[in-house]
Amino acid sequence: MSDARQPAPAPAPGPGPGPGPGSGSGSAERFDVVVVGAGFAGLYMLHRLRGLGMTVRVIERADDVGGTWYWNRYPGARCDIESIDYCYSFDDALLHEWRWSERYAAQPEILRYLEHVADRFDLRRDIAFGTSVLGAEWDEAGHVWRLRCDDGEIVTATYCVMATGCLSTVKTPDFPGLGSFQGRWFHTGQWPHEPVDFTGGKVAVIGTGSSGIQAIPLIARHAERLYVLQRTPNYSMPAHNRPLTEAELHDALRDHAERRRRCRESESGIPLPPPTDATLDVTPEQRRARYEEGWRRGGISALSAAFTDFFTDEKANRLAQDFARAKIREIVRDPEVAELLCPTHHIGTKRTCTDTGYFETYNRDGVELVDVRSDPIEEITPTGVRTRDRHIDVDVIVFAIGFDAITGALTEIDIRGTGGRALTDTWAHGPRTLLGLQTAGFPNLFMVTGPGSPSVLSNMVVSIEQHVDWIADCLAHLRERGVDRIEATPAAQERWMAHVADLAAHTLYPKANSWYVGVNIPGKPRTFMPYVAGCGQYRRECDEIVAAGYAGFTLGQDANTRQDRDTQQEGART
Ligand code: FAD
Ligand code: N01
Repeated sequence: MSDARQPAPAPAPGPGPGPGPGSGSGSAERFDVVVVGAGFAGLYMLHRLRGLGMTVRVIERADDVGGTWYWNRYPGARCDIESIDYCYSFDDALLHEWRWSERYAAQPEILRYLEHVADRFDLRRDIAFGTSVLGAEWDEAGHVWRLRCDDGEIVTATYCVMATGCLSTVKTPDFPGLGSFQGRWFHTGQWPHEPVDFTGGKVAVIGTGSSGIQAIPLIARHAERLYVLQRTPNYSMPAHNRPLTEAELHDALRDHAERRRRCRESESGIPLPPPTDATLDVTPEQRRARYEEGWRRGGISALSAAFTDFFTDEKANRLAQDFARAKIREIVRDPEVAELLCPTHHIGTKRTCTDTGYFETYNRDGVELVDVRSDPIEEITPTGVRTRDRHIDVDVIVFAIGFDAITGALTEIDIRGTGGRALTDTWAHGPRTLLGLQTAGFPNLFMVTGPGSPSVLSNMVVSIEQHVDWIADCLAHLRERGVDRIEATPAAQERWMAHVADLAAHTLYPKANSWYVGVNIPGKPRTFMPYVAGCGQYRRECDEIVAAGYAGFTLGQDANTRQDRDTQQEGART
């Protein structure tokens, strides 16, 4: 079933008199809603809000739409959720007019898709591009969010939606000596728009997460010499990427409504049937056959979809790890290199990568794996990278070192809620939210795919559509009730966070040193941030809260009234 949320038949009211988006006038215009970010989330949010007849301003740092797919233009960048599922479902006509060319679309095609969406729904006219939001302050007396932009403009709105992305704030390379480097260097998450030519060059790639694993095989084809500086190896499943056939596209369109329903109700937002057997309930031969079948199918869930206890049982997980390591040893000819490439963490607890010829790349002449765990990087010099034991001469360095994930884009904005309290203080020991949608003390502020929601553990477009719909429906509900304020209560938020932590504690996820827990960023508090029980279960929990009259949220009251009621409710419970 496709959500029949069509655009408003006539253009919705624009922002009213005053300068257009991004004029940098320093004036204070007031909108119903200000949205930060114009990726998958911000674009759909704008479309939904226009459909409600609301005035909206979107503010976007980039010069155009696309978010992730605007910024990550490195060679090999592509999705790891099948294209036919990694796209919007809210509009049937859009669905029918777009044809994905490959099983996993590459970055340029996904960007073209989002540009097409922006054109089709005439979204750009309400987006201020090339503008960063530096601060966002709740003005209690004026009952508005006041956003301060880097061009001096102040944007005010009754509601603020942070569609700022979970993987949009890059981890900045802070290697000593980088400023002295005389070659060229790039971060995968801020790749230039013009192609980078590696032909005949000596290149170092630092980082072997999903970005590095996608880029390395392609860089290796052109560079004269490629050094992969690996600190921690990762599991990677073959993508088996290929063109989509006419028949597949036809079937996907015909079955789309049912396929999307399965995505929404599934654990990770993809339409695979849930596993039914535990790993040790089958014979070793059956188990191996199941893993092999997954490996042949390929993709991120190649092994994780085989058995029920993949993420929860040490022994089960170890058997899947053994299988993945055996595959690496089969592919990589040099046994020492193969051993270095074998990960040891619980499989799946760091984002599993998907690749096209990654492990095979180490069989090429001119490719060298450098273990910077045992021989750490000490500095960048004018001519290359110095590790403790050697100097590596290079012309180009590619930093594939990742992101300040999930919270980074929120905490880098100076967000201040009731009483001027900073979000960074409220989240000093880790993020606190209700449903990953709101945080107490920050009325009328919403996050799309915030911490405490399935977000990065799911097909994010499925999760984004759900959050955007939830927020839009919520604002429509507030308007129907004649109120214009909503805020998570501290008590409900604490219950939600305890629930999220409790769910995670039953899995192996929190054990890994992953960006899911924030350890890749020095000083970031270690907290497992996503909701692990899956998209379907999460959606049901959200729907129950709405059905109970937005239980856990205070609607249409000011802070003092809310606190009184909260205290009374807590008193009644104890
Ligand atoms: P984004 O696309 O990150 O957009 C957020 C936007 O907000 C950005 O354009 C940013 O410039 C803007 N912004 C942030 N802060 C500010 C500010 N202060 N002021 C102004 N603008 C601001 N997910 C999947 O489910 N499947 C995949 O296959 C997949 N592949 C990925 C591949 C890569 C290389 C990366 C990095 C991520 C991938 N993801 C994938 C996750 C991906 O981020 C999401 O799928 C999705 O694109 C997020 O959309 P979004 O709109 O929430 O955020
Ligand atoms: O980042 P990462 P990413 N010295 O954090 C290493 C999505 N995505 O950009 O593990 C040396 O995963 C670090 O080593 P270690 C997807 O959700 C999807 O690759 O900290 N090395 C690690 O190897 C993904 O998970 C796709 O020891 C340093 C690497 O850099 C997320 O984005 C493609 C270092 C960082 O890996 C992030 O992926 C791309 C240092 N100082 C991204 N600092 C798809 O395929 C960091 N590292 C869909």
